[in-house]
Amino acid sequence: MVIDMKKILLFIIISLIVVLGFLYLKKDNNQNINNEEVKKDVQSSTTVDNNLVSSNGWLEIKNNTLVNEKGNMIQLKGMSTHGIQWYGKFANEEMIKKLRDEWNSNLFRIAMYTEEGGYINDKSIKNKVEDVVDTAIKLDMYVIIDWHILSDGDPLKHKEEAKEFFKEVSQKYKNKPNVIYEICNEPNGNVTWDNNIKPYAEEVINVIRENSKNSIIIVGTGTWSQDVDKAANNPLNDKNVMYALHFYSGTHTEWLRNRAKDALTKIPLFVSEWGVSDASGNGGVYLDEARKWIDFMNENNLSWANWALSDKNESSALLLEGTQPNNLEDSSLSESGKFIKEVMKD
Ligand code: IDC
Repeated sequence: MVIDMKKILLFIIISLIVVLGFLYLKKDNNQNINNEEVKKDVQSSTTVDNNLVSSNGWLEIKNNTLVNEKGNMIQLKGMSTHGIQWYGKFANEEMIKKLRDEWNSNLFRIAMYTEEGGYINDKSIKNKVEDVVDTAIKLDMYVIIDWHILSDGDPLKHKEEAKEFFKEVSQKYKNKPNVIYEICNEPNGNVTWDNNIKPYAEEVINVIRENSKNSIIIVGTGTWSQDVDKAANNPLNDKNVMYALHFYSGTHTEWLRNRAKDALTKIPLFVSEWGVSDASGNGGVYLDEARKWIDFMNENNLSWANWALSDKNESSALLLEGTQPNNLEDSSLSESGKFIKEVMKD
């Protein structure tokens, strides 16, 4: 009898331990589920607040600034690729999605060089451009197709190829509010707005307008897209054209901001490329001056794309050398990268 009582007590104690243990585990599990739900909420709210294409639609120009289809001002912010013939591997879906969800970016710029092994030598590079555009569309982001003239200086040099290229892409994307066309990155050398850039732009814009009446088109300005004053004195006759203003904070300072401020009274500007290095893409970094530029761009609702999403060993590169293509961890960011992550959210 005594032994039986002991057995029963033991049984009760063991059962209690089992039941309590079960309840404890269940509670922990619920907490995990709740945490997951909270995380999901945060993630989806980040994307909702991102000013993406589904909530803004076709963009246009009003009072010399960029507005959404409801007429409200919108600022686009994102990364530019480096030349995709060299660093195209970083322009992949996982990376662009991380930029969108973790950095609050709503824009991506695809730098398709014309020379230096780009389109003129290898037209198949257009396939990569289209892949990345399709990815950006899938991710509900705005995307710039950049005809990246640089060593070719004069946009007229490859005008026929440019017309062929923009005819094809504007046909393909004519119904996509995501796509922005940048028709000549940086005219430079012995070229002027009136004699080279404007005549080029008129022809290429006509080609795009045959397919797409309203897309935003960015036109590069003289001296590596610094001569916005020349464009302001003789603008193009098209309501959705913007003019490129490019700066590198180690080289371009107050004087260029003053020039831009004047120009903004007449024409809309888009900072489709800028960096925290000097104009070579290296040197520095120059973060104090870059901060002044950020304030200036925020005050004036200027949209921007930062140079560049690569792991090249140069100070304008976002990532440290050797970084894998889908890695955007803090430990892989260069000094430039850390700064850009911070200001993307400003
Ligand atoms: C630079 C790259 C560099 C490359 C060079 C030539 O950072 O690695 O060797 O081009 O292809 C621009 C141009 C952009 C330049 C950048 C920095 O649009 O192509 O990239 N820059 O020099 N304009 C002003 C500066």
